[in-house]
Amino acid sequence: MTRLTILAGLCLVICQLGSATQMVCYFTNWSQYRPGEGKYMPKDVDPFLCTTLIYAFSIINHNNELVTYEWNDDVLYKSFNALKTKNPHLKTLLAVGGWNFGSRQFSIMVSTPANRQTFIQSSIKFLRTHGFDGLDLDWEYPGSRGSPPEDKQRFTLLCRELVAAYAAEAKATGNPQLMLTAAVAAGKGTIDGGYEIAEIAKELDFINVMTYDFHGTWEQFTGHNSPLFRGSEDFGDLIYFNTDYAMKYWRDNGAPVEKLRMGFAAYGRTFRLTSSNSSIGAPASGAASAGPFTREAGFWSYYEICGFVKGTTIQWIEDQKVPYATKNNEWVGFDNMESYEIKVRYLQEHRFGGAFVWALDLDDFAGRFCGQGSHPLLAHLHKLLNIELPPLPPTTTPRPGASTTSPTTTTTTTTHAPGSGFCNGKPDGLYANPDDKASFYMCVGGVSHLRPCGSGSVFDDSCKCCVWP
Ligand SMILES: *[C@@H]1O[C@H](CO)[C@@H](O)[C@H](O)[C@H]1NC(C)=O
Ligand SMILES: CC(=O)N[C@H]1CO[C@H](CO)[C@@H](O)[C@@H]1O
Repeated sequence: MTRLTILAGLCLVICQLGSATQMVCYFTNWSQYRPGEGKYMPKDVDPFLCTTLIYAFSIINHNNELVTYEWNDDVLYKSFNALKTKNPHLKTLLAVGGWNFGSRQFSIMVSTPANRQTFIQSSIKFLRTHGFDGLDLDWEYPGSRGSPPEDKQRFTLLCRELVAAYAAEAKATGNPQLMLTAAVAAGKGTIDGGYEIAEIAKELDFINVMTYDFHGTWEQFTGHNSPLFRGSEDFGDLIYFNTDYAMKYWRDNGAPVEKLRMGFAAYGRTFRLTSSNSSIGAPASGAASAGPFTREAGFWSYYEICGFVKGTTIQWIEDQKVPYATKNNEWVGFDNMESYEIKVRYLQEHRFGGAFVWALDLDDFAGRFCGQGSHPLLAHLHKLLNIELPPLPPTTTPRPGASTTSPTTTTTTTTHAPGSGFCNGKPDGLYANPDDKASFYMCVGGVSHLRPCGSGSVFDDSCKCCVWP
């Protein structure tokens, strides 16, 4: 355990401390059907990668009970929850709902106190039977997609009654109380129509804000799946379609930052270009070819993108801090280690309680495609969350040529290939600066961060800390 204390009294960097920032990872019930090397099962999950795992999805039947979806879910639940024998700190939740399940049965279930109680009691029995630690509500969305406006208030009631029942059950049985969490919309309009933010935030253990799917093949112009910031071309309602806006909107409307989990996508969304213009905002129509493993129009896993970007240049959307790539008339906006790093810096700067990832099976989980080792994106995220990173440079328009250097930190992040500079090829950690005793390097994913010691102190490699000379 290395610890670095800046003697100016500020503890700026804490490495590999036990109390890791939360990292929540989704497992999907359909990745088992992918062909060949895309097939992903609970046994493929590294039990030490994430702090919480969520199994997606279970459903609600016509009797308003929580039930399995896939024919073999109960078998998969068993191996999924058995991961906790390998890592006793791991928590597992069961997600109910999802995009395909839609709103209809949720609306029916929340419509009367009796229906809600049926669901609530069935969930207790079901979660305990299968050994989950709690429930993740993935209603997409209250107040949308066929759900009436009053579902906004009914969703609050559901959360409140679930927690009351879970507390009563814990008291009666002596078991640790079941957790309750939710995956929620990131689009302003959907949020406004669906959630009494401050009310549900009181009930939920944490809230996964789905800060992705902001743009996709349903639009006529290329746009990024998960931009961190508003783009310079975004006007009108488009200004809401980014991670920064969504996270702050949840926060500013009453969700405590420590309960908010920021979404990280391990996939990209594709477009087919209709002109020679391949920039962001270029005209497009429909999706690129479906990925050979995920086989879904408009959607490529990170490991499929690794194949695509071979032989083309990865471009960077400077104002939104995310990459895209284009080849022939196909275009994909995605995330990579570099955008993950910038997003983690943002997350830490705003003190959000953690990250969640959609999804385990979309990373190069076995290291067969990208040449970056097993689950490169998630392993990178795991590391980043356990290091306090230097703050982001000012986001207000440092255009090419302008300096993005903040006063105390020189960040030599290279645009497309982390790895140039001092930290190239070095494991994450702190290193003496051979040129200057009064500063040191922090290496994260091959990217160099030069940090100064507190005034008058010098870096000592034996303690990885700054000491008085
Ligand atoms: C490509 O499209 C973008 C977005 O509409 C526009 O700003 C840019 O000028 C276009 N580039 C060319 C070469 O036409
Ligand atoms: C393969 C497959 O169809 N998987 C299912 C997993 O669970 C959800 C419930 O939301 C279904 O809609 C999916 O279709």
